[in-house]
Amino acid sequence: MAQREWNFDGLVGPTHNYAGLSPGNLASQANEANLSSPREAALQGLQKMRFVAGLGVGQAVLPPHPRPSLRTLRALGFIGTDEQVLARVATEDEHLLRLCSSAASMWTANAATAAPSSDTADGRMHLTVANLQAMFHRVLEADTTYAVLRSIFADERRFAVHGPLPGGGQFADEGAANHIRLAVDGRPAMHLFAWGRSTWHPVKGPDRFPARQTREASHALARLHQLHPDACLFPQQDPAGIDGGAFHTDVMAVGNDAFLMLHEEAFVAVEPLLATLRNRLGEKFRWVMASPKELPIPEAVFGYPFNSQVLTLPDGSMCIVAPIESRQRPRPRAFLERVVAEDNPVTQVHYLDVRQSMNNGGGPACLRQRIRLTEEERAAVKARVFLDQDLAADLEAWIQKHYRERLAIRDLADPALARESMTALDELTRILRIGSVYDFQQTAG
Ligand code: SUG
Repeated sequence: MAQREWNFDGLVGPTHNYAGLSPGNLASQANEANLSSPREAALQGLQKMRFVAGLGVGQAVLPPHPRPSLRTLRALGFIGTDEQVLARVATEDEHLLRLCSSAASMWTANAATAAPSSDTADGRMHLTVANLQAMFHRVLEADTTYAVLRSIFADERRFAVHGPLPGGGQFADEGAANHIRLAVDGRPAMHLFAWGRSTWHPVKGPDRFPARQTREASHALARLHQLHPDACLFPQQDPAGIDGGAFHTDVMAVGNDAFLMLHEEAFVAVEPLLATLRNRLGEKFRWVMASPKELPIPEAVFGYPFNSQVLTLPDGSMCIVAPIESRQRPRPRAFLERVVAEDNPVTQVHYLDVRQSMNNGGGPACLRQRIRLTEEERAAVKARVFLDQDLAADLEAWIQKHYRERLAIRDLADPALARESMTALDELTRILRIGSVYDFQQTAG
């Protein structure tokens, strides 16, 4: 049955800020303590959603998470009223307040990994919530993501939503940021599950920056999703790439249907990987690879050409939705122009402004979770999450009503911000018809 890809973008939350929380993510480190604009960030994200929907591509939305996470602060021993909890953590451990206030759930590529029903043995669409074990501010996302995805994909006959992989860092999983699905008509789809380190098999990893995804987690995802073993490849992220600031695979590679765009230092042993893909996918498989000479790693990291969305348009051609940063830098721009000029399905590049997110290391590809659905599966989703003009207008009005124009790190201790955020999110659950998915909605009297 025909499937359509839906890009589920994360709405940027009301506490969007620059806290410098992610070692190895150079933008996050460089922008620490800069003023942010939550409103502009959310509007830029919404603008991207409207743009993609306008191309005739499936667009949907996922809600932000409650921040600051008072539940986490209480679990860590800060007691009293919301005001007292925030005042105490602000004086005793300002870094912890930052960690519990991050709006990082906007990067929904990291929310989960998906497998469409056409690829799975039980014929259901599978989603595994990412545990995001590598960074404390992101570990906090898993519970809410699970509640949200269970609410949206509630029909268990059609959807299998798996909880985050168990244990500690041994099964550290960053979601779809390390997953690429490639498919050529008439052949089984291929799934690349990349990883940066192994828990139990010693491999040479990066020296400078953390490798987030484990090989063990990648294999667990392939098993959970009931994919055929021949359909799965498990390349290692090149440690040189991670040390250069490519903390996720999607900083160095992006694939869509029969097309793969990658940097030579995206993966270890890239040539054998391409040979296997060519063999399994056949003649129609196309790829474009940037050499380190054409595009040194810092250009890939600061221009983010690979952190683009490659989208199949209704006429069967493809376009690239890239961040404007990749147009401003000559080398990433020249690379993308080469992609359009060569013999492959990509015919256009669109450059969009998602700068508020980019300044924390999140480009267009980070901001969306790709989920392929048949029309029947889509109709089984009762939540109002598929973007149309009415929903976009409602979301814009909601952002204008609730979001602050500017936010500084010191504002995170403001109890009014926490209240505003809860009020906004409570209202959003009604706009999206997703039920009471948030912890504060369970306990609020
Ligand atoms: O996990 N940044 C995110 C960016 C995630 C990008 N996602 C993908 N590549 N798919 C991260 O490093 C920075 C937050 C701060 O520093 O305030 C942050 O979490």
